[in-house]
Amino acid sequence: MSYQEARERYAALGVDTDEAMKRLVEAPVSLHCWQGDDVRGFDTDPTKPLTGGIQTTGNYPGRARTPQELMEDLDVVLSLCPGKKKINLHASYAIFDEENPWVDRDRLEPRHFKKWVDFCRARGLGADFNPTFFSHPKCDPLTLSSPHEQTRRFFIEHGKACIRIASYLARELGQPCVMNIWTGDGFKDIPADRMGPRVRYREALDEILSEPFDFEWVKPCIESKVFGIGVEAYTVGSAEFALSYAAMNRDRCIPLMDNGHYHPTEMVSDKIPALLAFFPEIALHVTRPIRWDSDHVVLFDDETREICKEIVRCGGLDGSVKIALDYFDASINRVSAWTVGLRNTQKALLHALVTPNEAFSRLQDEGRFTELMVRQEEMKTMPFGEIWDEYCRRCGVPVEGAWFERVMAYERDVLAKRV
Ligand code: RNT
Ligand code: ZN
Repeated sequence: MSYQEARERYAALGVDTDEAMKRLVEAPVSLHCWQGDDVRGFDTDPTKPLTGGIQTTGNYPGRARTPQELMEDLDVVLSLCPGKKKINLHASYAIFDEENPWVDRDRLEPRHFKKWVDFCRARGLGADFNPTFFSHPKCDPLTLSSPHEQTRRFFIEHGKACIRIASYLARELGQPCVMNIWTGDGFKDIPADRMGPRVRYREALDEILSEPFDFEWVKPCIESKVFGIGVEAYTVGSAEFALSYAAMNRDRCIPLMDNGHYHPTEMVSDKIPALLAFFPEIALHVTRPIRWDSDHVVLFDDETREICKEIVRCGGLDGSVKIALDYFDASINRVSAWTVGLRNTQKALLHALVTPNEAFSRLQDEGRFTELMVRQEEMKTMPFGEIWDEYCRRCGVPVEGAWFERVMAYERDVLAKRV
């Protein structure tokens, strides 16, 4: 079947596939820099393990060890994925050199990210940003919720520095910068005081967000989490905490949902319209949890499709839903991991855009549930692959089945030599 034939099949359902592609190509997806080096960053000893309740597993050869290597790898991913992208940076990816020697996280400045600005600008990309409240010797192990004034002060200053850096990224690149706050603060076992850390966290967030910024350009988010490795019993930034904070601070903060951060039967797809009924903007970390927050590579699976359906149906592609990827697999080729996840996110968004959503909601409103089920099932065998391939062609990237060899060649020529 050709694209033309597939297009007609969709047109018969009232779906304009060309229009769908035009809409998708304008909607940014933020690509996380941390898949390329197993979340190690450049500002601490790379031989130290990750802390803060996150974990990579695997030791596939070819991890990026320097900013140059990470950028080279990102370029390969960008060349293989359709659509508009942003680069999502963590503060731990500051670039130090002779002119800008190492400083601790409370002293970070925009100039430590100038090379990232150059990278993004040369490729027409926006950037998002994250303060790094984990994998640092000053985690005691708590950060913003620590009972120790000195620890809290250090990380609050870090948060404020990050607001200044986020403003710089937005200004330099001419696109808003989403700045996400996540801490792994929590306890392995039953706490004696659940409220104290939360009150301290709330106060610390207030202080960070008292740093002046323009909410049109800098979008601070707060990300919740149900539990993590080593913090099984209690997390300070629970769902209720994060959502309440965002709700009470709507003029300077938006909620962020990571679909690995809930109980396994909870679905973030369903939470998207719930939040959008109250918040003009929300942010997402798209990932794939297996039994827990395992951060597996995003697949074209049921929940990814459902999340993307909700984004599209709720009008989220107009910018009200900030989409970012968040996973890290060290057991397979990292360039491939990045590419699979980003292509699948684009694929799921396109899939949602070529669904006759309005006709289907009419069936729902008219109570025609028998037909709704049948029509929704029929969508599953539509020739979507043709539409996707055509979108890839129009974006100038390889169609399905035509990119893996390029990654393997890159592995042979570049990654395998990183020993
Ligand atoms: C961790 C959170 C957080 C991190 C990144 C690196 O569970 O999902 O978003 O993955 O900040
Ligand atoms: Zn996340």
